[in-house]
Amino acid sequence: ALRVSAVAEADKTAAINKSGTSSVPATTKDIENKLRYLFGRNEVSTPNDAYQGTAWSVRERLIDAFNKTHEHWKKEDPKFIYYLSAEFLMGRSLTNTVFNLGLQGDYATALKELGQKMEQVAEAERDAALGNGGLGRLAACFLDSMATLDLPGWGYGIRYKYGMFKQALKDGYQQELPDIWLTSGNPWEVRRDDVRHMVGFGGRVERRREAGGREVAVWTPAEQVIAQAYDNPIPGYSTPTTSNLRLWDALPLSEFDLAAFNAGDYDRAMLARERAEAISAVLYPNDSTPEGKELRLKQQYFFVCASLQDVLSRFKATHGSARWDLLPSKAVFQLNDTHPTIAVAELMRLLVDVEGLEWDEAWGITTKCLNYTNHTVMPEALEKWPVKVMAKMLPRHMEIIEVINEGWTQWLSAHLASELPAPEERAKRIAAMSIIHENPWNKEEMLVNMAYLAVVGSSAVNGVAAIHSNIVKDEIFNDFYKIFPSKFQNKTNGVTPRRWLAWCNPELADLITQQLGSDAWINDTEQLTALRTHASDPAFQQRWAAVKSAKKERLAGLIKRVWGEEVNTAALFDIQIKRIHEYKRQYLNVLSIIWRYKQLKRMSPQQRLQAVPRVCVIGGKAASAYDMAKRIIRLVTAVGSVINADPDTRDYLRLYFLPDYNVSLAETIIPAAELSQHISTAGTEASGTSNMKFALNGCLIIGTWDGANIEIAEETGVENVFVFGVRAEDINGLRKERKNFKTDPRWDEIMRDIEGGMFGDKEYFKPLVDSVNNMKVGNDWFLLANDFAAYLDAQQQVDECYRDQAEWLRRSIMYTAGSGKFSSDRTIRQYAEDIWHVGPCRPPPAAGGQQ
Ligand code: OAK
Repeated sequence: ALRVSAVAEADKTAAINKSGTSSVPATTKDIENKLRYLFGRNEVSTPNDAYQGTAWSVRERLIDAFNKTHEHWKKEDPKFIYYLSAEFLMGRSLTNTVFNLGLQGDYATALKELGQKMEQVAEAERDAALGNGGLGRLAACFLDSMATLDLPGWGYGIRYKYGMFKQALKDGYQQELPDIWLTSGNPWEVRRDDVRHMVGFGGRVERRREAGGREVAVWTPAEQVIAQAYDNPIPGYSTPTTSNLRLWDALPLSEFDLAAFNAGDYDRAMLARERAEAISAVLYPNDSTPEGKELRLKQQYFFVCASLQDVLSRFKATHGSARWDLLPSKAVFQLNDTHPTIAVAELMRLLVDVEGLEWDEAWGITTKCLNYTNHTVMPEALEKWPVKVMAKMLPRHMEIIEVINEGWTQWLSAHLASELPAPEERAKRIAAMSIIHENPWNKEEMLVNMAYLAVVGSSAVNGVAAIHSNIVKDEIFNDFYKIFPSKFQNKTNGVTPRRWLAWCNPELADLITQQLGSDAWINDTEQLTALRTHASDPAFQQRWAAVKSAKKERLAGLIKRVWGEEVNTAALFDIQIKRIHEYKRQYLNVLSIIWRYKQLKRMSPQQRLQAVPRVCVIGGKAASAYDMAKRIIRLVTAVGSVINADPDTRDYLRLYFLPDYNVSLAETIIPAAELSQHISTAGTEASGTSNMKFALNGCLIIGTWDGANIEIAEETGVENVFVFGVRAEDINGLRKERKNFKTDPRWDEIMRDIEGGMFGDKEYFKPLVDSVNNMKVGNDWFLLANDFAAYLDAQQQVDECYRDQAEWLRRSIMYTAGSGKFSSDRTIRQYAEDIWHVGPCRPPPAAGGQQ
């Protein structure tokens, strides 16, 4: 039977509860009441009113489900997963919550009665943008899958007051504005006044002898703050399970220094408060780039310390403080990149200093409980903290890391004795694997290598796509891999098919459900494979195309609102949306657009009629300190203004930069995309996850043999993907030879155009030209010139394929059909089986609720 079908079906499924009576009037009333009593407004007159009323009403259903789930979990006491992450890029919650809880019928109808449309109401919500990009959004997809699979698990992170900055364009340049997302309250969180932990920084460490003669370290921090818990319920889909994302807010120990105030020192009275609040104030807007600032280390320790205390205090409440040997059978932690890696030292501190365990026993427990995921190969992004900074801010942790490293290097020395009998050779290898090592750029400084600490302190280390996991083993951590081969695993990323198809593209979801005869694919995406047999069916293709057209119209509307221009919705919609980074090569995309423009200019009006029209869209944020990325954004807008204004070509080519790319914008753009670009230098993009979202929505890919593109091509059929460019294994050699590389004449021509001011701003673009063209400056590290000709050829193939709409549509269907593997449900099942060893624990169905 057809169980769901998203918005379009709302009216049909609406309103009838188990007893056969309509629940809509009650829902309508509830929305009105929430607005009246929480906001003092008597009438639902705007989408924002409707949003507030609806959200606060839905919140109660969510909390009921949350409480039932946690009652059950408390009773069953299963092993729990704790996903530690500095970022959770959740996006909006209303639609997701309503659909995951199966309440869409009630609420869509109630809103209709109030003269509102669910879709518009949903748009009144601000994104929870507590993340930068891939890593943060992956964490959000994982929470959705864990809940949907009934796995007992929580996320732990920071409740940033200001999330990812809002991006605006000013004269075509990026402008960063604060993201003030909490101003009108947050219905999706519950403040837990009874859940608070103290977190200390700085100070000194003393030794004391206990009664039994045991020497203990006593850390007296110089500064303490309170970590205040906020719970964000995470509803699973089609299950009563609602799990939790617990985020920490930093509060001062005492509200206000009255003595200082009375003494007339107002500034000092406020100081402690400001210092504490600074910790959870802002998300660092870096993506795969390091931020060696002390405040960042403070943030990391803050949330790790609070989270570990939280877990250990619950463990003690159930198992007492004499059975720490049971901890690994009750709790497993996943470190989302190196950001929470201080957990290795903190868990040791809590077990040894606070709980009084012997070092070796504590180490056994710690390494059994922790696991680490690496999310980038960019060497500069592997976090390293100066020993001096660590020692000052976390003196006891620095000591612990020193002891860990001593044990580690001693063990290594013994282990390597037969392989490297020569002492100098052995010492060299040990130095290369030491957690504490010299700063290669400044011999005076010693660094703590957080990735090495994570590898040594964890049971499992994984990469996020097959090629990436091989690079992790064969390059980044090769020395470690040779010693602990079984520690290293691959867990290819995935995305939640709920948010990224069923809820963001209900029209396509309905079509799939009709074709497959059930919506069971939503929780079992392997069933999408059955679409393959319909890929060449002209009738099905027509319906498929009609959905894409409707989505393109919607995106055209958005472009109109932002840029004030109409675009041809029969044109090929070509999209590249992701963080702006040199390795992701948005620059290469722009160069090919320039070439396309020049070709069109050279054609006669008659010849142009044969061209495939394209609307190119680029979106993404540049880290505030990433100068080159900001120049790339300006190049996009500058090229766009020339191209879009040219009467000769504007019917055939457009280029728009869409500002403030975020989760919600992605939900509009991805369903409308026909071609998406994933063109990183081979070996640099760990996985990519938007490639999976595009594929799921029937969007063709032009891409390099990199990250998850490879596995997507394998599932979709390599012949259906526009693959181009050099391979990862050739990169090192090519980099060495780059200065002798003979660039393509078309490349040279474009470089001269940019340098000559064809798009204005020539001084500003000079460093960009130099970075790929002047061997003294940038060396073209990401090999744009090497891939340029192959990229243009691939773009040619795209045009040819688009001319044959039957073939294009066949491929489009094949992408969705080949997406079964890329559900985060599959990824999470693999983590649960191979790393976490945690099984499902489903609460009983709620009366009258879902199964
Ligand atoms: C961000 C900060 C530090 C280190 C890595 C990142 C990050 O976002 N990495 C991205 O993670 C995604 C999820 O695994 C991958 O799909 C992206 O390829 C990777 O760049």
